[in-house]
Amino acid sequence: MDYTNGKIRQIACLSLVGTAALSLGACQEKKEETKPMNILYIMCDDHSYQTISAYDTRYINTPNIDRIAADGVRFTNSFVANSISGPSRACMLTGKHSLANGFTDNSSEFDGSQQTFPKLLQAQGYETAVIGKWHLTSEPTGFNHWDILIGQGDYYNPTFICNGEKVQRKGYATNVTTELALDWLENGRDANKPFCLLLHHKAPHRTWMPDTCDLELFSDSNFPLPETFYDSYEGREAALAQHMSISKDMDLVYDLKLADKENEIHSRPDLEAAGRRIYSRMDSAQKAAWDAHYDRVIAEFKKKNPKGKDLDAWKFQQYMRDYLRVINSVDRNIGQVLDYLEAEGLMDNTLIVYTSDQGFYMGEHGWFDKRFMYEESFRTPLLMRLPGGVKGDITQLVQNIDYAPTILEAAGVEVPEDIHGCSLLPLLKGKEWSANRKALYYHYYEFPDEHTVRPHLGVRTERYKLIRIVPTEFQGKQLQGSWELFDLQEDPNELNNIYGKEGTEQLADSLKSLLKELQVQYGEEKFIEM
Ligand code: SGN
Ligand code: CA
Repeated sequence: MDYTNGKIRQIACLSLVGTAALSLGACQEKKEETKPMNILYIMCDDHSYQTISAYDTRYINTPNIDRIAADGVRFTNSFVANSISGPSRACMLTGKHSLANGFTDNSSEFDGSQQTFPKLLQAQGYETAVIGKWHLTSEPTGFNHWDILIGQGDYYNPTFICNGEKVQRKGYATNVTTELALDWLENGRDANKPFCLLLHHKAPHRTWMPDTCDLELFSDSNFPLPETFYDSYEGREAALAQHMSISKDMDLVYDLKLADKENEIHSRPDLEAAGRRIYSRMDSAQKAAWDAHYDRVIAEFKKKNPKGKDLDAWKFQQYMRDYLRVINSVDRNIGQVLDYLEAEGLMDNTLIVYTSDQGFYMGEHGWFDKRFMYEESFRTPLLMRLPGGVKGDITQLVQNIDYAPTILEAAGVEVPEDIHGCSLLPLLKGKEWSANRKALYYHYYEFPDEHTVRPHLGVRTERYKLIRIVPTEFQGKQLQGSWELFDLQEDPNELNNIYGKEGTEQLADSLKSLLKELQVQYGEEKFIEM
């Protein structure tokens, strides 16, 4: 533990007299720095690090998200434990890997009776809230206030469940979610208590629907195809078998919004119907703005009538433009929240976290979506601003199981021993990190829904990655297991599977031992014999 004496006194004080201590200032007399730390945890859904200018300046400028990095730290080796929404959220709340927290894939139901960091904070007198996407099926527990989207939620006029009551709200999801968060900060919480707000945007999840005011952005931009766009997947069977390809699986009507009034453009029937249904959620003003943009896009598409590689390129451009428009709105909304904290004098005692539930493919390997342990989806953006903390890059291997202990420690709440993650607070303060992590463990379970990515697990060190594609039954057939090994230094795009190649035996063996070690550490022994 890394507490100062003052901090320990504050915890003791909190647990003795509960929340009263926070308002009466019994502890506050001691020292300014013992002021309880508020937590603002902002998480988007499917936000790639490639589309945050603090990480990558190729595509978009995100000045507001970058404010968090400029005043704090940027983690350059930040990863998830299971690259998909519900499981990621469960890892984040519990600080534990998926098998231990029981939420292994999106069809799971979160056991809300288990230990989570919001519950531990609440027990120590914090006012807690979650607003936006939840996606854990069961009702939130450990929150004084919750106002969540149903499932994935809708971009336009979304329905929320506010403390158990359904309510449909007019407007665009990112704006509505921000308004709800600002309203809770201003009017909803007990201002005598420290707060922990989980602000979870649904954006930029599929189908990347922009706000009407952002529709014309990027219309003239042309983005180069990623160098791995036409990956052959040689030596990577699971990569070959997926259904998340821009070329083959991205739907013209559903994903790319070509729901033409003439009803001439047709795509996969279920997706085409869903695409037209989403449009019908909009009110007449929203539809008019939408049509003013997409009717022109549709007309141009029909005129051009692209085929083959021209069609692939067209789809990629259209995907990128919509995705980036959605990010522009996210960034603007985050700016509003940061402005509010500044105006209210909350910046000097609020830990701000910005992250995503996982990374996302921006056309790398020809894909959209996530799930794979390959870099683009295994990684996730992570920016933190700790008042009085260090600034710059943190390069250690960190994972979303580390968020819970970090937040607990920042709040001065003891971190339970059964948590798998390690607090990042020492790193935020520029101190030694006793965790000294050498490798990360990963385990993805969902199959076959919805993109047919094979269940796999693996280990990643600073330089190497070993992936085990788990043998799986599918449609009455047994799909064989396989191994993939990458040297990330020599092959950062992970195109060359060197498993089984001469000279790699020792490396593979040592990574297998490491994998087994981590499986034991995280209670995943049942997967050791694969
Ligand atoms: C939906 C999407 C999928 C996506 C999953 C999981 N289809 O099912 O493309 O992989 O969510 O995403 S959609 O047609 O409903 O958009 S997750 O981030 O929530 O796990
Ligand atoms: Ca997600």
